[in-house]
Amino acid sequence: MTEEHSENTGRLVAIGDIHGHALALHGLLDLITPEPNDVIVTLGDYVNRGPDSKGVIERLLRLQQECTLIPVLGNHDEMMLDSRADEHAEERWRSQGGTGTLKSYGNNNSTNDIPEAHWDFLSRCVPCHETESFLFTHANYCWYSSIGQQPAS
Ligand SMILES: [Mn+2]
Repeated sequence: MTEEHSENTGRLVAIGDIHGHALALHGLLDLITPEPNDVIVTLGDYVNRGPDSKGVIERLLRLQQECTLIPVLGNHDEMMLDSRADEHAEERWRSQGGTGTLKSYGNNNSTNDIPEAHWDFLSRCVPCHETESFLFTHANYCWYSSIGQQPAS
């Protein structure tokens, strides 16, 4: 743990799967009212299922300016990320909710509508996060993999 972190007097907040529910995320963050010293760990699955995956990522990008955000990668986010350069992965992602996610980006039904900043956000998500007292992962802790190698699902 870095000195910077041990001197941090803000809150440590974990937020579970958001799954495209931007309005719920807005409401939750309004209640939390993040402060610069706070650390918010989001536990992954930002996209798919809910109506506004685009809005979720937009809000998380803004949240990075308000506090320290540590976004963990979920399996749905991983499917989206993988679909950028692999048409089979894209097909799989679309069948798992990606079609709805793409709809939140416009009516073209194309990954070309996803802004670079959103791909960049997904690529910066971490497999897990560890503090002195807590270990944050998306779905579970895989005992036979090292901390840095935890799977996204
Ligand atoms: Mn998941």
